[in-house]
Amino acid sequence: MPYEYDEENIFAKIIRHEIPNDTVMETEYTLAFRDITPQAPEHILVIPKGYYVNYDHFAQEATDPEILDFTRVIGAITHAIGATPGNGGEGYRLIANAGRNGVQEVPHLHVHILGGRPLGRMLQRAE
Ligand code: DGP
Repeated sequence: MPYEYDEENIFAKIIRHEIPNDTVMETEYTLAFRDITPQAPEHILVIPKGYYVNYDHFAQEATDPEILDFTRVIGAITHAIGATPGNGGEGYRLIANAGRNGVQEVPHLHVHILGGRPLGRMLQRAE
């Protein structure tokens, strides 16, 4: 079944410069900006500029240059915020929510980069 993409979602509007954002890094294929409701001292969202609804859509249909660039930007930001454990940083977490079970609010692929404080265990068991 083909992926359905809502071109009026908030991140599509950010890509089209219809609403502002606090840009951290921008390349030909990728945009990174600060989350509007940060959950940690560092909370950055990385999105492809192409219209992909979630990670599996991106993995199946994005071009190799898009995938390479997206991955490189995520890595560059972990360095830029000083979080890389191999280089003296204290670490970070990447999250990509998808669909109903993943509790994805904005239907455009985004990877959350979280850092700047201990983040606790990955998941709380639901009661
Ligand atoms: P998710 O649940 O993974 O879909 O997270 C969506 C995130 O997007 C959430 O942490 C809040 C953030 N967000 C929603 N609207 C905006 C916006 O207009 N600007 C920015 N910078 N972030 C937004």
